[in-house]
Amino acid sequence: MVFRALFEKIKQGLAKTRDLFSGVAALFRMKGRVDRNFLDELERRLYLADVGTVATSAIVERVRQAFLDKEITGDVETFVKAELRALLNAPLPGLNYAPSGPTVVMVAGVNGSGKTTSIAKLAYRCQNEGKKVIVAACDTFRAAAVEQLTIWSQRLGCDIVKAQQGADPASVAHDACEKAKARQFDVLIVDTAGRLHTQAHLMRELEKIRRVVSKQIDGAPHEVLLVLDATTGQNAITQAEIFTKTIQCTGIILAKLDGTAKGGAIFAIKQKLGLPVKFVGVGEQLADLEPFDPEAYVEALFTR
Ligand SMILES: Nc1nc2c(ncn2[C@@H]2O[C@H](COP(=O)(O)OP(=O)(O)OP(=O)(O)O)[C@@H](O)[C@H]2O)c(=O)[nH]1
Ligand SMILES: [Mg+2]
Repeated sequence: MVFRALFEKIKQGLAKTRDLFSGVAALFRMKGRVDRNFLDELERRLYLADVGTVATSAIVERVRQAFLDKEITGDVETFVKAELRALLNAPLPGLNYAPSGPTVVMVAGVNGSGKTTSIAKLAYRCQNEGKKVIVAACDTFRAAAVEQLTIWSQRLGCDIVKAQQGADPASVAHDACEKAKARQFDVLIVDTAGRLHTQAHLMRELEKIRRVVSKQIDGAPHEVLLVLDATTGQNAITQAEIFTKTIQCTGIILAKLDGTAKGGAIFAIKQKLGLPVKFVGVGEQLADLEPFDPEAYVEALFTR
């Protein structure tokens, strides 16, 4: 039942990507057997679906080898799906909660990637699990950023810690940690800026926020989630490399999966960065964030 609901949600979100993948699916129906042409065509279609060169080659090579070794006993489609799932092998889905005390989730990403919206959705999920949530508006660079998070917090009925525009983001994070501990919040979600005067400046600031929360709360940050805009494809991967170097991300939220045909990029991201995709954003509403489930995802790619 749960799988079904999740599946439908992801399926809707993936409508555009599926149009491309339907080429791969059609290939299985057209061709009865694995030969050179089939493999070339499989390669071309996976590549077009933005699976990425490395992941595409890996899959095609596995299919070729498996066919030679007579490992493919059922149909090729089932085999390719299993390969795709294996590429995405995820750790336990959902958040890594602190064993006791507040769980701190730091959220980062370039401007406009979907951080603040994803934080609202994540807070909503946590609340639905019965958790007491507080958010910290550490994007003090723009007044509008604080306002945006404030509006979400009002809608969610959750607490917020904020400061004047231009205030030190690390000190906002510090205050939020104090409050989370004193008032026994279960989850503290930290919003951060996506753009500062320079990128070096941004990275220094994110590092500082990270340091401050780690001093305040045992084991914090328990998650450092990087929000990537799925519509930017390859560019998202380049961004991810820069962020992961500085702030040791623990996972990815792939936002805007509903607005892109580049959903295949999830394979390239996993292959390149080794970082698990923890959640996917499939719309602008609070309920439009789903824990990433490789099985539902691959199934949704192939189902009309
Ligand atoms: N369709 C769709 N739109 C999304 C999704 N996530 C975010 N958005 C939209 O993307 C835009 C940017 O989202 P924000 O959450 O403000 O992004 P941000 O990273 O906080 O941006 P900055 O604070 O400017 O760095 C907004 O219009 C959101 O509604 C999603 O999963 N699907
Ligand atoms: Mg924001």
